[in-house]
Amino acid sequence: MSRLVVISNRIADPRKTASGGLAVALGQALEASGGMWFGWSGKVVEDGTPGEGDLHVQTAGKVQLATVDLSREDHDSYYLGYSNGVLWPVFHYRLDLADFDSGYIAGYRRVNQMFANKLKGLLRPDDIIWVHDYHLIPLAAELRAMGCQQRMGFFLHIPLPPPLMLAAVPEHDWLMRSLFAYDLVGFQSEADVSHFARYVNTETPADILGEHEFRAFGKTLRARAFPIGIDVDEFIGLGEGRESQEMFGQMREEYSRRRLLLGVERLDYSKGLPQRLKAFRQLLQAYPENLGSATLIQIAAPSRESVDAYAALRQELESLCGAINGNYGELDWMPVRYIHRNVARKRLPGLYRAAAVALVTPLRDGMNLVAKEFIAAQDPDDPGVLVLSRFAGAAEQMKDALLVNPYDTTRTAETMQRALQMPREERQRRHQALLKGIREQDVHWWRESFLAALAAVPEA
Ligand code: ADQ
Repeated sequence: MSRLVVISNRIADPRKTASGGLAVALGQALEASGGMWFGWSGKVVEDGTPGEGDLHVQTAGKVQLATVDLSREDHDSYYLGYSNGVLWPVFHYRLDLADFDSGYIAGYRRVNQMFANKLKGLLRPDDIIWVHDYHLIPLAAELRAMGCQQRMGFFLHIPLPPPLMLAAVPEHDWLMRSLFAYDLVGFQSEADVSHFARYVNTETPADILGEHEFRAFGKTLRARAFPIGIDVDEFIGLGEGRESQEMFGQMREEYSRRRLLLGVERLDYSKGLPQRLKAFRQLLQAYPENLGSATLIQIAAPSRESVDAYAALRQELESLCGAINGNYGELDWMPVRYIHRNVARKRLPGLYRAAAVALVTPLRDGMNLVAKEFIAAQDPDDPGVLVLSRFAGAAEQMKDALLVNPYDTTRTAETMQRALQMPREERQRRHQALLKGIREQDVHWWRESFLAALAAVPEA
């Protein structure tokens, strides 16, 4: 059996619950093959030399965890600048928020080159290499330039935008060409695959050999959708734990006479938070029976706070929440509870279960795992209702949710009302269908189908 080597910007210790299902699923595959997880250590060396960083290798069970430090200059240009200031907004259709500073690309290349350099010394000829996400698109091309011939796969966790939007990235030719250094590229949704196919068709000299096979630059590449899932049983297990039960009990008691709507995410402009708050305000306005009752708990964990667009969003949210509470709140009822913090993963299922309605309404999202976790956490006998944006990758699979266009706040408010009033039988039926879907395509299915497709790529 070949050894699996996973590379991502940040690594997680697969033994810790705080890391979540993805880390657990990758951890299991790494454990089974005695594999290695490689990435940034999370440490920034203030006076470090760009393109250099110390390598640390530890073992966790049968898995090697290899990490590299970043210099301040590399962190700011590779991570904050190019990855999160250019690629993240453009790939989420937000050209208006992209910071096309021509200085960032050098850092992005430099860190990918450095990763390739450090990694090369740790690789064996028959390793299977699996690279994750937009921070590391050119990594395989760098490794190939150093002579590495291993099988290499790439998975993009965020959406791929349509060709004309992608073309706004000044280096799009180079980025997309560098994808051809992989043997297999995985996307979250069919929409992403079709954007890729259209890009290849219109912007590169490639031949499209089949629905999922592309030939260009002397290389054949396979590209397909592998929608990521969660570890349903692990999450249900967390829900049975003490922390989660306590959370559930506490929320049920506190909100016994109220209806709870819930949003949980990182504070990110892709998640549609201002639009959601406006829709909630419209719910209160258009359906006054909700006054004194409907309460929106909005958890928005701090994220990338040194990127400007995030600080502006935070202010906008704080002022919207303040205005809604000021206009509609009573001494004994505040419509919005906005919490700018993380919820401990062990408590999350209890919170989901206490909610009558989950609002998962991103403007654009690769997949969105909160939608799937919410379904796993419900009591099948008396489940809550999922209101899901049609622009989340998850909407391709979760057709039994109430799908909304988050830009249309009037309709979203109507849908919130429909969710609050949905009869138990319909809630049960929808929940059952959704649960079946997330069980069939869970995180283990995702990992196994990606790795099987990578293993099936014929030798060059
Ligand atoms: P994210 O944008 O981070 O991930 P998402 O998939 O919704 O989005 O969440 C990932 C995990 O973070 C979930 O397990 C969730 O429970 C947890 N989480 C989010 N906010 C939290 C909070 N405030 N407190 C505690 N836990 C919180 C990216 C892509 C997604 C894609 C994933 C996986 O943007 O579209 O689904 O990767 O591929």
